[in-house]
Amino acid sequence: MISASAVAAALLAVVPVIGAGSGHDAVTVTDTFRTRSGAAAVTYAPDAVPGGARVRVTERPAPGGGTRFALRLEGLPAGRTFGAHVHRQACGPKPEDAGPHYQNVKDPVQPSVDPAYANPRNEVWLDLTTGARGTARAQATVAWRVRPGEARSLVLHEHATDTRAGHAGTAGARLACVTVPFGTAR
Ligand SMILES: [Cu+2]
Repeated sequence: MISASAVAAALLAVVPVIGAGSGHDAVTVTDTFRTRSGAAAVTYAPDAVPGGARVRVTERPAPGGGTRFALRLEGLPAGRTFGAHVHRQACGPKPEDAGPHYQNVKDPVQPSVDPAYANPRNEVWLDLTTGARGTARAQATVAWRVRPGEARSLVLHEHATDTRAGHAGTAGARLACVTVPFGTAR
């Protein structure tokens, strides 16, 4: 017969192994852009991001405390470049509802256009360009995890993300938005 203390010791020995192996959970949102808010994915500029275009956003914890993000788009105009970032608020009826960019270390000056804070190591940038068939993918890996509840959307912008001082992180108008519960995979 196995004693209770032996079972407890065995469980204690196993728990860290389970913990180390639990980093495979991912946050994934797959949806179709619509012209009305209320869906997870909304387009504010149907000429650039048509209703019916498809999007998938994935956030996956990476070894060592980092995070890997992936963005995939289908059904867009061919040969078009978009800026794409993780923003702080959920999508709403207006493009600005998504709020500012999520930053691992918050810039004390807002809006943040200082390259020391507005850069792809401190924010999540997923800029991409569609191919001849109107599909595109991007990936980005950062060295940190998102604080749960502080990053709730991915926004597509009208051009590639600027990196110059005074403009860093800007990418023109907000064309479309996907609500994603970042930071909830553990
Ligand atoms: Cu943005």
